[in-house]
Amino acid sequence: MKKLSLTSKILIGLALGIVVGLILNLFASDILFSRIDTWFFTPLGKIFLNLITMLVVPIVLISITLGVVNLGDTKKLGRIGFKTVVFFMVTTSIAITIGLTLATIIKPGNFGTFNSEDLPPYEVTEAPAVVDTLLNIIPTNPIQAMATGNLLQIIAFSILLGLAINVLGDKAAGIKSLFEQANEVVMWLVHFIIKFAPYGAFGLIASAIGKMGLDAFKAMFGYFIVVVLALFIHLFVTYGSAIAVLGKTSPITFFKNFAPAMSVAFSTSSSNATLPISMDTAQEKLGVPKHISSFVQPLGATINMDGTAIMQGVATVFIAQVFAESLTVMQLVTVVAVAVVASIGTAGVPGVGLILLAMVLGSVGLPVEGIALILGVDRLLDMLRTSVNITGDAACAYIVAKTEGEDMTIPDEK
Ligand code: DAS
Repeated sequence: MKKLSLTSKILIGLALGIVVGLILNLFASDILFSRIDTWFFTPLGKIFLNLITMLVVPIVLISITLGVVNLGDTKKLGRIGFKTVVFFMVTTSIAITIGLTLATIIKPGNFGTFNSEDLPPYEVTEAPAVVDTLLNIIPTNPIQAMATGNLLQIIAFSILLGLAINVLGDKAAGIKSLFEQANEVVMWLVHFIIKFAPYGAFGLIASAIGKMGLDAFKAMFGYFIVVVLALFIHLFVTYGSAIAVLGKTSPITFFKNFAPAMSVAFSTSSSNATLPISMDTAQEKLGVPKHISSFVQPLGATINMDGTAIMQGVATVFIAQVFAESLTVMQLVTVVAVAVVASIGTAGVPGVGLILLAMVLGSVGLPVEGIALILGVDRLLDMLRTSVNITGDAACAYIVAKTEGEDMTIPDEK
């Protein structure tokens, strides 16, 4: 029998998990489900999640340092950095505009009016203020940055480390080869761990669907559909056209080859946890050179969240409609600005989009209690928007590499 591709195995794991989760949600007692979840689904998912999350800090430190060393001249680093940030800001602005426009046209929130007192109070978790985030990018203690998984600080330290090794040349030959060997070791671990992805995906999705069932979708159906529609438009139209025009590559080939990383992002709802696999997939299956992939994708996992921006745009309009508030154009512009800037300071971990949403709602004076209306379906939407988030990062890495004239071919096209 033809060996199943990793994507097929992960999709089978997901499909089985959804079916099993739904059956248990519909027919098993809560006690029985929670026992199965505690002893089977959650351990499967958690082990896989921990395994890949364990590699995030070493991968970011090693690959960015090496990436900067191999980039050679700092002018090239500056050019790549500029192209990357412009791509991120433009695509995120497009993403949230798609979300706002669709929600304004389709009006998913016009199913009835709520007063904010009707809803349970929502505990607002403060997202980091952007100024603090930008000032704190330089770590006072790089070891602490690694211990706390502060990716932006690790990225800043790695860039400086790489610059120093690059400038010192032969005087730092030893540390350079140490990083090169460490990179081989860590990437071997990624290939080893990814074999568990189908089982991890099964456990994560069975646990989520088993808890959530289909009820959650009914009430939020309109909101759910608009977010999903906006995500697909952004994925296939915005990224698709950028890959075709700037990347001079068939978007279908791009998405097919990047599918394993997208399915892991869907299973984990975490850009950070998926980073080792999304970088490995971009390098191995899309031909993105290591030194560009390892600079652009870790940065993107932290500051580029187009899928999240889409959810925020739709949710803001949905909640305004539910509370029969109309948003002025200025308020919509504020939503775009706050959502784009807010996503810079937060790590790609499950549910971070909701934390940012409270900030966006507050910026236009909407009651944060409205978040209670969309909490039910946020878990599944988080899976979808995380897949879009990491695909935007990979598309950026691919396009930057292409515009830098890097020699890269996708295996299928060889
Ligand atoms: N789960 C986040 C991520 O990892 C996205 C979100 O919460 O919106 O990208």
